[in-house]
Amino acid sequence: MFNDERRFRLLLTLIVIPSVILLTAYSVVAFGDTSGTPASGTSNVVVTPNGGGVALAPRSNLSVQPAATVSALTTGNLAKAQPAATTVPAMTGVASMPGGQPPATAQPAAAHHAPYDASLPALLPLVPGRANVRTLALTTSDEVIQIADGVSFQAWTFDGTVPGPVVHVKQGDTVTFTLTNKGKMAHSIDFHAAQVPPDQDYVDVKPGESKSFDWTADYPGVFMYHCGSPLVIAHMASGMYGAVVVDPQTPLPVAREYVIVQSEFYAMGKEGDVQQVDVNKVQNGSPDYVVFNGYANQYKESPLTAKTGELVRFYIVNAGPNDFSAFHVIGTIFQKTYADGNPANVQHGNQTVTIPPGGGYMVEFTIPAPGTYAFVTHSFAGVNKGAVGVLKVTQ
Ligand SMILES: [Cu+2]
Repeated sequence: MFNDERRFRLLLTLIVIPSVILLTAYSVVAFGDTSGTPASGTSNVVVTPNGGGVALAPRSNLSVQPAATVSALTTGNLAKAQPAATTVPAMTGVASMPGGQPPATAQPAAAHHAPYDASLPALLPLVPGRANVRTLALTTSDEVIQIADGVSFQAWTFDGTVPGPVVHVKQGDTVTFTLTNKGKMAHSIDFHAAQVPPDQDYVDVKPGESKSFDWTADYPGVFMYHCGSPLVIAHMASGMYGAVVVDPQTPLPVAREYVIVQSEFYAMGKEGDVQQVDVNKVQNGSPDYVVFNGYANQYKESPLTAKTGELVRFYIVNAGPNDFSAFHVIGTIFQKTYADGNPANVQHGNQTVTIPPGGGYMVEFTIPAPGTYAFVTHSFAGVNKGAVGVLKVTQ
């Protein structure tokens, strides 16, 4: 019995000890160091989303990125990591920018560009026999327009212009509206002056088709309208916006009235060619032009006019799509300002009003002395990109 036990122990020792040695050796070869330190030359690389850097990660982090992405980021060449669309050469920039040297093809504005009429237009026509019901028809179309001296732009428009026509109605009116699409892609319309179900009325209208709906002007003021088809920002940055002015039930004092739509253009294309919207620039919010009524500096070249002592009323819409407007008239103070143009929102003595993208303002002022009064967005980068006009005041 004793001998059997010794033999058994010896056998066990001969089997177990070599097995342990063999298993340990195998595990080192197969799995490397088990202490948690990365083995030399095998560290994983992960790209941190916001740090802009490349970090060494523990081996347990399996989020290995494709080599090309890592390479692009580590060399600082972000373009390689972007979708192909972003690698399209950008507009040459400085030479075509307001304030820079005009392109060789530039012509004086008056030679080929008629200023957008800033006067408040007449009310929409009434439907015969129906009080307070007015008709409005807008047509979308693709047009090459001028956005600055010597700069053409492939626009998508309402009724062929940027901005589209000013819509003028009275509070309480019903607007019988039809949108007809003569463009090459689906478009739609969104009236900020209306209260309607967007999923029924602000829907895509295919090329060659029309869509009608009615809306009522419940609130007085100045409102934006725009295309709401995807990619909305691209449709807006291509020119699909305009202003609605709703007169209040209690008439406003008589005044000289102008409508100004501020907006931005983000241009892509070679200098001298027809520019088109650069969606990446729009997304990043770096406009080439900031304009009043669709054209850089147009009311500097062709001033608006007023008389001394006359009440002047500006209806302003900021169509954006990105920048806030800091609307200011140099040399004057606003007697009264009204957020979104509603008489109930009156303020007194403002120097500058903040107008968000998609918002509006009505400002009133009287100028005592004749002179040249510039109106600007006091967000001054916009001035250097074309958002400046002149009100010429005479006795
Ligand atoms: Cu559109």
